[in-house]
Amino acid sequence: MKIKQAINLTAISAAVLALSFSTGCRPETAGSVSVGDAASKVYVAPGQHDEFYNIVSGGFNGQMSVVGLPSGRVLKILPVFSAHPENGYGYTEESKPMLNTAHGFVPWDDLHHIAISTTNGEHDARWAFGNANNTPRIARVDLTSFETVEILEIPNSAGNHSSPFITENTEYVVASTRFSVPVGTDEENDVPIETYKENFKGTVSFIKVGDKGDMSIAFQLVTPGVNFDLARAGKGKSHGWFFFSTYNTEQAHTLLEVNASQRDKDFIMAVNWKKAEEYIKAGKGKTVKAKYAHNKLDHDTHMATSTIMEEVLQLDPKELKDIIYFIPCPKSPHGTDVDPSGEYIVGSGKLAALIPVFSFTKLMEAIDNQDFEGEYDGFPIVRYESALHGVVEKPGLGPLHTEFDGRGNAYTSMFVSSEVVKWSIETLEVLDRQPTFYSVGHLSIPGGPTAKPHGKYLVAYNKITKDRYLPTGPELAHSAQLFDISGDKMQLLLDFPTIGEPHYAEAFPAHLIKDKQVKIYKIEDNKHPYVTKGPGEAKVVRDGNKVHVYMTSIRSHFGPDNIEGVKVGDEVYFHVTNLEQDWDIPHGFAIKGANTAELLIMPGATQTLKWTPDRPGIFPFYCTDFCSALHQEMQGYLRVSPA
Ligand code: CUK
Ligand code: CUA
Repeated sequence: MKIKQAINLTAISAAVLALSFSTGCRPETAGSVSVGDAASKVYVAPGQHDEFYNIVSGGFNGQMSVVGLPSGRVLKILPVFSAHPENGYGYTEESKPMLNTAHGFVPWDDLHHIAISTTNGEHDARWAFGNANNTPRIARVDLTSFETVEILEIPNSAGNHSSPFITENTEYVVASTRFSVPVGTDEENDVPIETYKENFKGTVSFIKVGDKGDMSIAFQLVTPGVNFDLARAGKGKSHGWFFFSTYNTEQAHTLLEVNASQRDKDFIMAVNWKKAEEYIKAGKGKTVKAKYAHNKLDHDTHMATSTIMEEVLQLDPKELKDIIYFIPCPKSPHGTDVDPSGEYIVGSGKLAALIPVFSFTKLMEAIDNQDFEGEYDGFPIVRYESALHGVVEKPGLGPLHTEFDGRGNAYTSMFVSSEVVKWSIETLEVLDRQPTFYSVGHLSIPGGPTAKPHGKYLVAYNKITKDRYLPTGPELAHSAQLFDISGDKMQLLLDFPTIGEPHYAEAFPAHLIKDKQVKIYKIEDNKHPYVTKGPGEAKVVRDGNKVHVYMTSIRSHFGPDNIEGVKVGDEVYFHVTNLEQDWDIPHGFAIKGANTAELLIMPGATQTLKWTPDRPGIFPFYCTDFCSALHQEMQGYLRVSPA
């Protein structure tokens, strides 16, 4: 029975995919949108700017990309969890600590979700947060410099998928674990896997975000050993609550059982985080040992530091009877999304053929009346019918994620039937459906998860590309599709390839940040310990076997550009300061044979490349970024002599 269900699903998806690829069934609209009309809607004339920034997750490339909408133009690849040779992120001495963890240096991860900071439920676009799935971390990107400025590791977590989701005023970012795991010390965690039911727990970390954006784990809830998938904070009337989708509520520890989804319903876990705060204030938290890294980029030196934290505050689940409630939700819910008013909570059971929509008002009534249908691991289960606003019937197959347009409509991605389905939140009627090419995952509407969506465009981020672009061997670019959603019917406007595998993306109006961008760093404010503030100060200083080169770069020369006295086995540190004070004039630096990436130094900043020469000889170095007519002359020689 279990296996049969699993096979059926595979059969369905295979059949549906096969269907969409056979030309006979190719929907009419696929290649035949009124091209001129669509083209003019996405056309951003040369020299003009896009209307929205779209910050897009890179999935297994570990980065974010910055895309303009409606053009679909890629503006930047923004390194977050993966080393990025293009600008030396994860290679320079300044940036390496950003990728430090309790496991050491981890220069890769899998980034799925973006959260843009909000005030009163609306994007303020001060920061973008992203999650690392594999070695659990949350990153914060400063949207005035488009730089990763902070990374916080999450202890007692494995598979940090259900994150980062933020509360209405960016009070908290949450991070909940996909894999339940034992949550003791390393020694205590060495338990047989088959003791899952006793020993494995879920955790939800509430990360406080300070006024300047700085993150710290305020407290961690320990929950039953389910798998958390996704989450959304309440807003408006549901402010103070958080909703998490769960699967594997049977708490199985082998994949076959999990995939079989024995249960007809899993749960949405509703958390009253205001109550949890009260418990913490009342001193009910318990400090436990936990090792995790907290990495920050210093504003004045532009150097990252990594601190290993030793403990975390947890709330004992036995005490939490009135902050955690489980709401039954059919068939492995994936997304759980909250509408702009905060009243409706949409569950998306991946294996369900309907979409349940819960009402926050009804949920509160059910809780007040103790209208429960039993307990799950000691926590009340709210009666399904009591919390339900209604269901969207026959929406399609494989609902995953829902976004909102602010005009009373919801848009749900259907992975298996490969379409976007528009429906009315009030009447729950399906209003429109358009195919996607192919197998859509997340959707992104500018402002879509906020209290004030800008319901003009929708981007579908698709999982499978097949024939959409010129083929590039076995590996194909992932595909995004832009729809105009301003009318009754969605209109496909544009396909554009993405960087990495996009999962979630958030978009916001460009005017929020475009005039706030950092253009240069002021050289007089540069507090880097190895800064060189003028060409006259350039020097080479030996300290034992360490050689510090205080180097300047300015159009179009390095100082010094001839270096002697270095020996085989020395550790050479090139601290290169870019003396330019002009926007868009970075300089690069690379030296022959160095087993690292280049430096790409922004105006007024200092970056350091470490090199251990392996043989005597002459080693040329040069600027890698075409900076002036004399860029090619921006070069030098370093002589290495035997030890
Ligand atoms: S998940 Cu990717 S399609 Cu990791 Cu948000 Cu649903
Ligand atoms: Cu400096 Cu090219």
